[in-house]
Amino acid sequence: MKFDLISIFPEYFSPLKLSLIGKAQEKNLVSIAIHDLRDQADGVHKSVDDTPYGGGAGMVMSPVPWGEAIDQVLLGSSAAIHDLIILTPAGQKLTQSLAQELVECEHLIFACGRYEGIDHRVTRYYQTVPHVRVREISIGDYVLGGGEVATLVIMEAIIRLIPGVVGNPQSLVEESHSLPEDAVEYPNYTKPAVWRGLDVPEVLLSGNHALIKAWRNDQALERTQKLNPQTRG
Ligand code: 6GU
Repeated sequence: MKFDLISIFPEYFSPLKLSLIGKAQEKNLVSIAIHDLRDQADGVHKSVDDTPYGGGAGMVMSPVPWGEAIDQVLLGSSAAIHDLIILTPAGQKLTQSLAQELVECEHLIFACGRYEGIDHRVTRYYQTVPHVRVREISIGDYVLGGGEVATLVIMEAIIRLIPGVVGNPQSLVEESHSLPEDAVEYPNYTKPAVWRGLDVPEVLLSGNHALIKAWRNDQALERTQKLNPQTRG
């Protein structure tokens, strides 16, 4: 799976060398290339933004360097389909099912906007390009300074689903099947059996797997209910 990340702050992506994603790259399960948008900007100031048509606060990213950067990435790829992800708080909300859909993609391009976002013609133009699917994605209902952190979040959600990335594949199976529909995880415990006067729930020490499973289901439902009493559980 190939990832191309485009940003004016390529250093934001240094955590990708760590942990799960770092290992996934070492194992050649994913390949990640980072591109500096400013390499496509002209002039002494290498400006990538301008004032919004129609007025209003803030700056908008120019479609010109974005077009150059995205075209260059597309030209350098032999993938059959390219998924161009444009990070915006106005996008489709990231969910586990969206992560499961994205892990099937061959080539993901992340366009990380800053300021008030990218000129909307970038979305409209690439919607007309054959073999490119444009997806505007958000990671939640709050506003970030740019798409870089959102990209890290989405990549971590996707990459851990690639077979061979997570050490014990059973942990992926458990989170997707053994819990009630849409429930959050049950609480976990490990040694020592007593810590600062707090015991581990007795059922977990019983060795009775049916009882443990039932207890975990109850706990997951209770937590889910507390999180969102209107719509879940
Ligand atoms: Cl993808 N970008 C920005 N700037 N803010 C966000 C977001 C993305 N998702 C949630 N908030």
